[in-house]
Amino acid sequence: MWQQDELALFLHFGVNTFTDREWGDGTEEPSVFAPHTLDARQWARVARAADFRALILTAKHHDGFCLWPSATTAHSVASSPWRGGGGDLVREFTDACRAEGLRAGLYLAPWDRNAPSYGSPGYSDFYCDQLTELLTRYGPIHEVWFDGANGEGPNGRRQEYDWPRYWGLVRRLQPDAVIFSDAGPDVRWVGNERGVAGETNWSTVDPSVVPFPGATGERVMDMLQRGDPRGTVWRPAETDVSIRPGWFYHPAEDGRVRSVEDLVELFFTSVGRNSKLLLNVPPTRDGLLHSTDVARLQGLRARLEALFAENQFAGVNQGRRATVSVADLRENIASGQSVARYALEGRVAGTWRVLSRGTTIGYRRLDRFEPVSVSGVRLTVEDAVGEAGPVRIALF
Ligand code: FUL
Repeated sequence: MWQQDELALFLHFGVNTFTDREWGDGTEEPSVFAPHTLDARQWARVARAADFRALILTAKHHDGFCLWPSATTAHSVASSPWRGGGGDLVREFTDACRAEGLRAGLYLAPWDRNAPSYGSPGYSDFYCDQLTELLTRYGPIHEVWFDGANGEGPNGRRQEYDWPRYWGLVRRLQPDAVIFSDAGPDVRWVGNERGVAGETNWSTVDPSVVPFPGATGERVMDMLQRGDPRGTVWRPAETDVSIRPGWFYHPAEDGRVRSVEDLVELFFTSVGRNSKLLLNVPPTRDGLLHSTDVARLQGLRARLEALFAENQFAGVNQGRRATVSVADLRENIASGQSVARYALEGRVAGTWRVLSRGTTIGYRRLDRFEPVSVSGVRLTVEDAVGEAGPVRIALF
C-alpha cells in the first residue's frame, strides 16, 4: 500500500519559513511564527486534487521549534502569536488529511539545535517524549520520517542517536506506521535529493552495508540507490525532492518552481523506477501553498491523466495498430521482485523491433521511446533472480 500510493506530499514549514532560512540555529524567537491565514485543509485539498495519497509534515526541524504544543519544551507554537498561542498545527494537519481521505505522516528531526539536553543521554528521553506525544495524540500516523542529519547542538556537542529505541517506540505506539530513515527499517532513502532513483532499483537491501542512518560512503550510497537483489530485507526506496530549490519557502524562489515538464520527468525517474515520490511543496508565510506551486501540481496531474488515458496493449496484441511511446511494466510485488533484465519489443511493419531495454521492474517501471506504430508487443525476461512471475504490460 505504501508503494502503491506512488505520490506523497512533503511539507517543510516552521520558523525557517519566517526567517528565510533552510536550517534554523535554534535561537529563533517563537514570536516570528505567525501564519495568519494558515489553512491545512488547503494543503490536503491540493494534494488530493493532484492525486497524492499521503502528506508528511515537519513537526520539528533542526531548529527545535515544535508545531504542536509540546509539554517537553516552551519552544513551540504555544509561545507564538499564531491562534493566540492556542494553536496545534499537528492537530490541524492530521484532521485535514483525514477530512480529505489522505494518510498523515510526521517528520521529527532528531538533530535539535535548541534542546539544552542535546548531546547528552537525557536527550533521547526528551526525543522519545516528543515522539510519544506525536504518536498518541493524533490518531493513526502512516509514516514516521527520521532524518539522519546529526550536527552539533546548542552546546557544541553531537548526539548519539539511539535508533533501536526510537524505532521500538514507534512500533509499540503505532504498529502500522511505516518507518523511514536512510537505511530503513521499513523504507529507505534513495540516496540523493535530486529526485532520481537508480536505473536499477531493487526493493531489497543488504542491511549490513548501511549499519546506521547517516552512514556515508560509496557502497552505502550505491546500496541506497540501487538496492541489492541478494538483499535479505524488503526496503523500497523513497525519493524525496523539493518543487523549489530549498526545502522551506523563500519568496526569492517564487520564480524557480519546477515546471510541469520537470515534475513529469520526476515522476518517470522515481515512480517509474520502482520508487515512491515524496515531493516537497512548502507552505508560505501565509500558511498556504503558493498559487504557482498549486498550478504546477494541477499541471502534473493533468499531464499524467492525459498520458495514461488509454492502455493500448490488449488492442495491439489482438491485431489493431497503435502509435505508442510509453510502456508501463509491473511485477506483482506482493510476491517479491525478480526481473533483472528485460527487453520489450514491438511488431513494427511485420518485424520485431526493440522498444526499450532495462534491468529491474519491481512495482512499476516506465519506459519512454520514440512514438512508433506497433501491431503487437512482447516482453522477454532475459535475467531474473529466482523465478520471474508475470509482468503486467500497458502501453500508451
Ligand atoms: C535533510 C535536512 O537537513 C533538510 O533540511 C531537509 O529536511 C531534508 C529532507 O532532510 O537531512
